Amino acid sequence: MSEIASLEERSAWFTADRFGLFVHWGVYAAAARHEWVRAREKLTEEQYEPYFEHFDPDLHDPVKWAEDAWNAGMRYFVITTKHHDGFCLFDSELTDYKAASTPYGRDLIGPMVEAFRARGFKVGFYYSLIDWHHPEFPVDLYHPQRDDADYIKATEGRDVTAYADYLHGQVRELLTNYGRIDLMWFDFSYEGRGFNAKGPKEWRSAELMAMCRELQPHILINNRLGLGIGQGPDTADFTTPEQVQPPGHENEFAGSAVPWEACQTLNGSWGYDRDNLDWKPPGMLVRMLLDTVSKGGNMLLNVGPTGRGEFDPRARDALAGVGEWMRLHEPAIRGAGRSSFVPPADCRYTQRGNRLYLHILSWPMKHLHLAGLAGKVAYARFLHDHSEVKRVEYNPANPFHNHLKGLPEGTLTLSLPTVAPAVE
Ligand code: JFZ
Repeated sequence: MSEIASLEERSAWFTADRFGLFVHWGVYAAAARHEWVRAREKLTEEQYEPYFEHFDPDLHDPVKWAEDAWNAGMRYFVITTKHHDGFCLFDSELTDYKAASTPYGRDLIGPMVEAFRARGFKVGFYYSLIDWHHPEFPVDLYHPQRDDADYIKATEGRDVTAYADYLHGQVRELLTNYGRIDLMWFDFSYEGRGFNAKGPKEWRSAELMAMCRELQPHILINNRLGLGIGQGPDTADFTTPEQVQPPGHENEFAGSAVPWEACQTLNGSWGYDRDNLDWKPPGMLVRMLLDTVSKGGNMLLNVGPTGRGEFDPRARDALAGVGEWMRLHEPAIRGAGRSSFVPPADCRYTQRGNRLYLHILSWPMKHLHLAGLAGKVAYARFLHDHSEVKRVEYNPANPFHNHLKGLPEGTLTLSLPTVAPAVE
């Protein structure tokens, strides 16, 4: 086995980048009502088939995707090579349930990897452990036919070992045929949850992880194989809280000092969901990003492209909005992380080296009191225009300063303009 570098070395790019693009794309984009549509609506293979038969993303241009993501400030890319429905975007030799067998007729992963690499992105593969299409995948509580007694009876003899061989074979293809791959994102394990529950035993996770590290020794692997976390190459390298802003530094909850990544949607769905109007405004996405970095994490923000292979205009607008903020505030995000200083209410700190960035989520009236910073700040300015921010020097002889007397020792008080700069 090749030599595996320490987690700290392997994850240095990941924790510096801080912001990545997640893409959920498959034939469910044609249904346009969530990537779980087949399970939610209990669709049979036959009812789901039209989305495969008509899959033809004629406008797909990964160079454009990479451009939009780069301008949003993202620096790594994770693509669903296969989701729970079993459909593969890559040209696997182990199945015909793939883009190359649709009217589109060719591999989608190669061109994406190439475009994103060329633009400067790190590249990661999402791969679903769950597979509702494979003939040997035993029906379980998530399966579309979970309530169909006849179907369950007819499929009783399914052999999960044969399925695991297939999954291992596909991961080998992915990590062999597309050059350097920086990250593997497996999804997901549910041992102990209902009938035919699956986890590290069924996936043969330990063996799978060893193969990934053998094929791509520098790779980062997420925590959904059901193995341990952060205890060397036999365990996961990072954790993946999903659709939640962790209340504190996530490691406090994961119980292990590993990198972590909050995965977030633009409108509550991962796959293209045409009529779901729950779009987060760009300002909220920015607050989520800086909140995440202030807690030492990454944000992986998802786009669900359309059946024609484009980012929906609503998704493009969201990315552009975040990008405008990132253009002006990148130094507070890239290469930045948690600070040991404690910010005032409605504020967050991020820190990069000896630069402390104060993010004000709710604009106060004039004064902001920063605990523990008196005498420690050489100069204060806004980041978006580098204009100076004045501090209030406490003067006991000034009667207007009486109110400052009550502040704890070591407090630095800033004097802000009445109106917040319009930079969001
Ligand atoms: C999973 C997928 O099911 C989903 O479609 C998407 O790909 C997301 C990024 O990952 O979502 C999960 C996985 C596991 C749990 C919940 C959502 N879980 O164990 O509760």
